[in-house]
Amino acid sequence: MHIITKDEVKRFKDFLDTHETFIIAGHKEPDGDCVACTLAVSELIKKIGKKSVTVNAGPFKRTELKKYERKFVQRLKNSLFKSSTGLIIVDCSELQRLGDIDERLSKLDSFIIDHHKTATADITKAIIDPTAPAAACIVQQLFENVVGKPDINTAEILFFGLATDTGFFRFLDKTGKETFEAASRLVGYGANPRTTYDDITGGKPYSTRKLLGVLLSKAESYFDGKLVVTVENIEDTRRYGQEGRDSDSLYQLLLSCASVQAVVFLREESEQTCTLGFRSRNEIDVSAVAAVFGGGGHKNASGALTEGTPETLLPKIINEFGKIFNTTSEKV
Ligand SMILES: [Mn+2]
Repeated sequence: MHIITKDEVKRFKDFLDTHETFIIAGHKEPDGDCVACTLAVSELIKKIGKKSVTVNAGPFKRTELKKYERKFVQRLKNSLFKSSTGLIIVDCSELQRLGDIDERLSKLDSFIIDHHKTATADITKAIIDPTAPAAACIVQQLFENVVGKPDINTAEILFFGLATDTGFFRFLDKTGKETFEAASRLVGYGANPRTTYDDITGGKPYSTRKLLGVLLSKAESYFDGKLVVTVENIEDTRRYGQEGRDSDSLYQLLLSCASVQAVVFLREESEQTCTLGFRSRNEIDVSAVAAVFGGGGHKNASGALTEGTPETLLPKIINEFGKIFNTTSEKV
């Protein structure tokens, strides 16, 4: 993670200075990092005596996010759309990733805070650090630089964001020194790792364990076991998958197999569309695979929402991994 520069802080401050009101928005289907960034930026703006509105298209699917949902609006008042309003986009870089909120958002002056590898933006109105393990790390540093120490609630929410995107620090490697230092400061401000861990991992509905069983038994492996693919069909979702989705556990279980280097989780959303989730270990770059299907993300975690059925998409996906593993498609 790169330590935020004076120039980056100035860029952000200039944006705050040139607007009176702010709309803060993160990607649709928010995760903990997205929620944390939105709420912490909102608190920062309150601290400098300005007003903000926090918006997210939802849905808030994850169990641990339910308690934050009421802090977000889904529609924006007409009075917000004026030149004195600035749009701050967190944990994503593209307007279309915000989902269906309000098309007038594209007319607002905007500032991006993101850590996605596929991010591209006007650098003068953005801070994008793909080496930051969570966008919350960037927001934390902005907060500390602009208004000082966060209060206990903000510290907890930032720690929640950081813990979400790092898989509770499991995804960090020897380059994680600055991240642990940032986490240490958050604990110093009052964040509690144990309660955050319970919030993230606990409270899952029983049906999610049954769904995990179904998805594990449907998994198939390719390329001498390097790739594992599993599919959630519409009937599976109908039967077990209505609430509290827990694909993280699925990825974790499959990636912990000795041979597995990448996991594909395909969910049939409708007769014509599927969600693709990709996870990988070490050097396998699944953001490139997601990009082929119109999605994006990080080297080791990416996704896409695409047209197609499992039958039409799977051969294409396996073919893409064939290029990575440099071998022929052969089920083992
Ligand atoms: Mn993130």
